[in-house]
Amino acid sequence: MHRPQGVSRQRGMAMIEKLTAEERATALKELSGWNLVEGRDAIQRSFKFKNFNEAWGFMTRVALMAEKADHHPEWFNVYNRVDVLLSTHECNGLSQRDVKLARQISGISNQ
Ligand code: H2B
Repeated sequence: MHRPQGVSRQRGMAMIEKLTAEERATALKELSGWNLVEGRDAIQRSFKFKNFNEAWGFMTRVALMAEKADHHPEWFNVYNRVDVLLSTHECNGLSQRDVKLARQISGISNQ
């Protein structure tokens, strides 16, 4: 597999790797509603709910899921809107962990 930049293996320890161009294209095709962020190697999606209660319920479920996976979203909430941004600090970019979490988040959003 061609890995252009920003990837490494150190002292035999497996590092989390940034997605290749091909992996990104595949992931974005699958993840409807998620878009690449401009100026940053990350994906984002905005969710709209009926009211704050629904939005907060969604955030609670995502928080528990994220904590379990030890992979956490960056997000912003106003009333019924939740903007979610996913990126992997460990590789300073998009990784398979973000794709997995995005899939799970979409799944529980019913959107
Ligand atoms: N969340 C995200 N989005 N990216 C990470 O690289 C990450 C994380 N790393 N949550 C985890 C926690 C790391 O900081 C801990 C120490 O495992």
